[in-house]
Parts: sequence; C-alpha cells; structure tokens
Amino acid sequence: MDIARDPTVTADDTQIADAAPMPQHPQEIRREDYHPPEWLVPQVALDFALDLDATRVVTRLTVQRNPEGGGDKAIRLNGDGIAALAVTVDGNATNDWQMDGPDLLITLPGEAHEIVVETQINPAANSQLMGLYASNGMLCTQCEAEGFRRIAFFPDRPDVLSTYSVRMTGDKARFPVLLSNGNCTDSGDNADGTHWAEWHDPWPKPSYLFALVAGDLAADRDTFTTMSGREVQLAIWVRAPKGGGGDLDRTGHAMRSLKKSMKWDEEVFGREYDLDLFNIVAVSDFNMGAMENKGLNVFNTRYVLADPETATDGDYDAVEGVIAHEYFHNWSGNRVTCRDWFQLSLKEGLTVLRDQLFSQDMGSESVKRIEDVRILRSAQFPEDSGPLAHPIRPDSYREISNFYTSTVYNKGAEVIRMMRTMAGPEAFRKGTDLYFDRHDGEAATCEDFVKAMEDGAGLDLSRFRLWYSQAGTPRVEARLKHAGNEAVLHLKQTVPATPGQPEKQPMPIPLRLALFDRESGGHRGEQLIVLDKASDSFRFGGFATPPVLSLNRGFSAPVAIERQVAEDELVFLAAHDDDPFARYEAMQSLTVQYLTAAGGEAGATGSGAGREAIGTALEAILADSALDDLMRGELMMLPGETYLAEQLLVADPGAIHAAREGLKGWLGARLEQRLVALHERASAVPYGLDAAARGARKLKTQALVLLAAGVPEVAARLAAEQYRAADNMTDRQGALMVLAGLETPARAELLADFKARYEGNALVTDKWFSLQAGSLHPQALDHVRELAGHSDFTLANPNRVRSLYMAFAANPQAFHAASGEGYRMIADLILALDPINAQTAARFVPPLGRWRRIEPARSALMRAELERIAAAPNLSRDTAEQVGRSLG
Ligand code: B3K
Ligand code: ZN
Repeated sequence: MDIARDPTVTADDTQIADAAPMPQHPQEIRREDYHPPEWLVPQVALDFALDLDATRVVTRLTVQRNPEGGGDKAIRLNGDGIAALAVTVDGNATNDWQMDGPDLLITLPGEAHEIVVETQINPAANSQLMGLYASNGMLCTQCEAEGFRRIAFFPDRPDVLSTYSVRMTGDKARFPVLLSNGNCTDSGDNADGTHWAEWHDPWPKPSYLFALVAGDLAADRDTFTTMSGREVQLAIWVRAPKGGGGDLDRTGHAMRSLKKSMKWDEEVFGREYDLDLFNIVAVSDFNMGAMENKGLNVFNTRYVLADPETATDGDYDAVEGVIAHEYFHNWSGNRVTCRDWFQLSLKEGLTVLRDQLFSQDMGSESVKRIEDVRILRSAQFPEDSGPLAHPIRPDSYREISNFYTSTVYNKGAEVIRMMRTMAGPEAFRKGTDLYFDRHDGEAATCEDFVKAMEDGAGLDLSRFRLWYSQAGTPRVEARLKHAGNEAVLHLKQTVPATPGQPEKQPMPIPLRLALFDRESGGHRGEQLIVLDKASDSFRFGGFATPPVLSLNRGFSAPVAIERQVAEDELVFLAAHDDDPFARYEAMQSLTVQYLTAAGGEAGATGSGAGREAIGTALEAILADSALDDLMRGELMMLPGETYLAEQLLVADPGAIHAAREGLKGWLGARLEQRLVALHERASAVPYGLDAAARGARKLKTQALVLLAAGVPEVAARLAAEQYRAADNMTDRQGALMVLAGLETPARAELLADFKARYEGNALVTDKWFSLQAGSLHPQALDHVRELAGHSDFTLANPNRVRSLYMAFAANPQAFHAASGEGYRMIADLILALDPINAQTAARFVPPLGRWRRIEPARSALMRAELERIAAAPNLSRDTAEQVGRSLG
C-alpha cells in the first residue's frame, strides 16, 4: 500500500480531491537514475541580512554548463518552502524563470552566466531544524542532506562543488559572534548598531557542508600545529549568558579530544588539517549528534559539554568519539565527498570505522570492540531483519533523511573493517592513501573506494562488492567434526531474503578462528579463513583430541554464527579465550542459548544445567584477578532483550523479559556476597578518568543491576548509599537507574534530589527523563504519561523528546505492555511531532515496524497503530515513507 502523501495537502484540500487530480505522490528516487548535473556552480557568494524572524538572503551564483550534462537550456535550482523575490541573470532583471513545484527553473541562453536570486526566510518559525533556524536566541544552520534549499535556491546535490564567500550583517548586541566556513577575511561595524563579517572558504564543497552561526557565544580557544607546521586556531563556542552560568567550564574534554583526533589522523591515516581555523559550535536544539560543515562543525551540546559532575563515563566517550568522527570527516566526506546520497556510506561507513579505531587506540581496544558490536547487534541487526532493511548502498529512497541508519553507518563500518582484516593494517593504509589521493576534490562513489582498495591494498574484491548491494545479516552455520588426527570445520552461509531482494548470492566472509587444546588451555595461533561459497570445509591437522573452536574472533565479520556449542566449551572459552571479544561472546552465547530455549520460557521457569553453567562462568569472571574491571563489567552484562528477540523467528517480549529478569534474579541472589564485596572494593577507588577508576565505577553499577533483580532490598540500600556518596555523574546516574526500577522510598526522594540538584541544566534534565522512561519499574508507562505533561517537557527540543520517548521505546517491558498502550503512546507521539519535526518523528517508526517478528496479539496492536498513522492526513514525506515501508 502506498500511503505517501504530499505534505502541502491540507485536510480541507482533500475534500476537493474528486474535482482536482490528486497531488503527485513523492517520487521514489533511484540510484540507477543518476545523471551528472546540467550546470556547474564554481562560485557562490551569499549575503545574509540576519534577523530572527526575517532574514534576507542574496545568492550570487557563477554557473557554467557541464560538458558532461545533457544540454538542458534551463538550470534547476532546488528550493524548499522559499520564494524568489527577485531574479537577475548577468546583471539584468529577468522574467525568464518559473517555479516547478518547490524548485526554480531559469532559462539560460549561453554557456556561462551569473545568476542573482533574493529570498527571505523566517528562522524563528523553523521548527524542523533544517536550513537556517533559531536556537536559544542564536541563529544556526543544518544543511545535510537537503537543508540548503530551505535557505537559498541552488542545485542542492553533493556533486556540485563550489567555493563559497559569505557576508553577513546583523545586530551587534544580539549576534556579537558571526561565523561561517573557512577563514574570516574582513569584518566591521555599521553606524546603526549592526556589524558585519565576511568569510571565505578556499576549498570547493557541496552545499550540504555550508554553515553559518550568529549569536552571543564565548570560545574556549587553543591551537594545534599540524605535521607540516601549520598553526591552526581552534575554538569551541558555547552559550555565554550575560549573568553567567554559561558552558565555558565544560569544554575541556572536547578540546582535548579534538587535539588528539588531529594528531591521530596524521599518524594513523596520514591526514592533515587544511585550514588555519577550526570552529566547533554547541547548540541545544539539534536533530542529531553533530555536523561536519567545513571548518565550522555544529554540535549537539550533548557531544561537547562534559565535566565529572554532569557527564558519565559513557558521555565522556561519546564526546570523544563524536568530536573525532566529525573531525575525520574533513577528509572522509569533505575533501572527498559523495557523488549522490546513495553513496552515503562512502563517507559515513569509513568515518565510523575511523572513529572506532581512534577510540580503540585512546582507551581499551577490547571493550570498545565489544561496545561497537553491541550497538550493531541491538540496532543494525533488527534493521537488517525487518521491513526497513536496505543495503549499505541503498537502491532507492523517497526521503534521504530516513537513510542515516545504523546499516549505512555501523554495518558500513564493518564492511570496510573486513577489508582491513583481509588486507592487514599496512596494506589497508596503502588503499586509503590511494583513495584520498585519487579522489581529492571529487564527489566519489562507493565503487571508487572499492577500486582504490583493490589497487592500493592489493585485494581482489570482485565478489566482496556484494556487501554493498545485498541487505540482510548473513547466517553462518558452523559444525566442527573430529576424526583421527584432524578437525574439520564445515561452514554454510545463507543471506536471508529482504524487501525487494528475494534471492541472494553467497558473499566472502572473513572469519578469524583459533582451535584450543582443552588440556593446556592454549592454541597454536590464530588463522583467518574466508568463506566465499555457499558452503565449504576447512581442515586442520594435528589434533589427537577434539579441540575447542573459537570462531569469528574480534567479530571479524558482521554475521550471525549458528552453532550449538556444548556448555562446557562455552564455559571453557569464557574463562580461557585470549581474544577478549571471543571471551565476551562465549559468555553471551551461553546466556542466549539458555534464555532462548523454549521461546524464552527457560529463564522464567528457571532451572537446569544451563543456568548452573552461567552461574559458574560468571562466578569465575568475578573472581578472575587477571581481568581488568572495565572488561569484567562487560562480561557481567547479559544480552539485551532486542538481541534475544532477534534470535527467535517470532518473539514474545513478555516471555523474554521475564526469562531475562528471572536469570538476573537468580544470579543476583546466588552471587550476592561476591557482588556486595565487589561493590565495596570498587567504592573505595577514588574518582579519576583512568581505566582502573572507570572500571571500578562500571563494576559498581553492574553489581547493583544484578543485585536489584535478586535481592532488591540489598540493592536499594547500596544504591542509595552510592547515590549519596557520589562525587560524579557516573555513580549518581548508575545508582538512580537501579533505584528508579525499585519500589523503595529512596526512589522518589532521590529522583527529586537529582532534579533539584541540576535544575536548569538541560542535559542532566534529559537524564532525569530517561532514567524514569527506561526504568524497570512496573509503572514505567504511567510515569512516562505523567512526564509528558511535566513543565520541562517540550516537543520543540529533539534532545528532550528523545530523552523521554526513545528511552521509553527502548524499554521492552513498558513499550511492549500487553495492553498495547505503549504502542499507542509512540504512535500518538509520532502524529503530534510530525508537523513540528518530521525527521525526529520518523525516527520513532522503526520500533513499531517490528510487528512481523512479535507474537500475534501484540503484533496486531502494533500494526493497527501503524495503520492509524498511515491514515492521518498531511503526513510528512519522512514519516509516510517509514510507515509505508513498515506496513509493506
Ligand atoms: N553527517 C551528519 C549527519 C547528517 C544527518 C542529516 N539528517 C553527521 C555525521 O554523520 O557526522
Ligand atoms: Zn558522519
């Protein structure tokens, strides 16, 4: 069913649908339809007269016919909700233009022209936060993917590269700081209280990398000297209210992260920064994490601001990772950009891999790998097995904003990581060097990247290209047989059917493996095999007794391994594997096998050898003095409910929740003394950002999580103590998370304390909402309903919306309430948010889209909510596409 609707149709318009033809459904855009642009725009000059609700924009375009185009007489300048107030061509006012829907078409007689178009926009009324908008009295922009057309008429596609000159004028008191891309070339004051600045960016760029910021901001400044000796001025801009209370004292970690990123990219990828200035601006109203605009990154405050009192260890890592990610885009995205939006993974997959490798080098390599795999399994695997599955290089879309997905980002990174695994780090570096050299200054394709990898790294990637075109998580069945002196590994792969792709071909799957000797506990070295057929066998000689197989070590391929492994082998690997990821994996498999037996009923009824094996393995992990606490904390975490549900063809979320909680309770009670002792030991470690102190904090909260399920009164006491003694947000939030799920008087008291203590701090207030929306409390759903009416709640701020409703949608017990109330709540949110912020609204559709994999009663309720949304008038293209695809 095609439910996409034109967003300009109002309810009243539909009354006359019989008389007038129905408006066109938004077009499906297809990768195979790519055509080079008809016109190129080597230069752009933008002149902004800034005002919160009426900003004038004069756009001067130097255009020339593209010899590779088809010879169209007219130039198409994309627009979105803007009107042309005046148009001149070569200095003469002209009427030789027309609107084609939102776009401006100007007929041009010659080969090269200068076009000037004037528009006016209202940033204060821009609740979509795309284009130029107001946030906390400042003005800022977000243009990726198609926001520039909300500011000015332009061929708004990434393969049109231009050098930009920007002039802006604005009230000096309201907008004391005026920033854009590149370098500030001139500035001055006017007699009327306004001032102006001119910026020039020497590097040609697509329009999605344009940025402008104007506001009352203060800078944390530093410098960085690049490997060739260029001194770069660094500035992180944050709000600076007159009466104090700004954010300047919380930018130190972001600045350190930026300098580390700049250094690391030189050392590891040979990439040097290319301007004299690098600005970062933190804004509190932002649709996503951050944006890599050339020389002027714009960030969500949550990925800039951090101090021990208000940011957790996880927040510190996120700031470091996102700062690095956006900085790395300067090469993987900006210097080499994308030809079209189907190539998004070219920059996002590569940049995610680069930020993952950076974070691995900055902290614990193994823990970072485990975290990244956890994200992949909880976010990307469900995407790949659901109605929204798409290849990392999609074939079609209606609204590109819907394709900034875990598949494009995280699976995209895994695909490039596999190339690195097959080539080795040195040859991989030769491949990336060649890619950057060959395509510097160009708008490239994923194929260009693969070719550069083949030529530079010496790989044959002919069949490997299937990873770009086929969706779905491959399943690898593994069986290890032993006969005589030989171990034989039989592997068989299947790539499941996904929407639009019923048939799949086998793909090359690189698997790192080791075979352990049970007696000695050691192995003879790791090997890399590549399964590139539907099935294959691999022989390993010299094993008098059956070895223990450790497969897909380091998660060398983003696949699901299907193998029934004896519990004693998993217990062995959980204790002995020298690959930390494999050790974690053994612990996860042990638990997954147990919890998914009998459709998730096993843990609830609770018994048997499986549970004992988990208890024994966990006990050994708690006691293993060779383990660091960060890793111990990882090994203590049970697989999440979404990942457990993924293992079942049709899941009963209630049964899975009960089973998992049942197991947690049994472990908490059985290991009570050990967990309490660990909590006490870790509580003695003073605050620090070193691995030992961070590990101690992680351990404390993980211990409380298990204790809360088994011996709640003990957990409540320890959590309240931890909260009261805390001198940092990690301990305080961890304790409150546990308390929020318990029926204990300290719950209300400490939630109120937390709220009052951080009154006025938006990021911590977001945490307060999330803690309650994500809690294990049986009334979490009622709490969310109440919180939606709280005076601090607003649909206008995406961080606040996500803090309440994303936490809720990720809370299986509450979201999957058998009554269907959770589904209704999310559907109501989508309908209310869609007209305000379509991009954010559409992000809430995927949780409902899982209906086909859920037991029949809940499945029907979920589907009914999707149909209710689909039937609503005036849905945005974003939400309409996601709902339409989810219904199939
Ligand atoms: N490139 C931006 C994402 C833009 C999303 C637009 N809907 C941030 C990033 O991936 O670095
Ligand atoms: Zn990115």
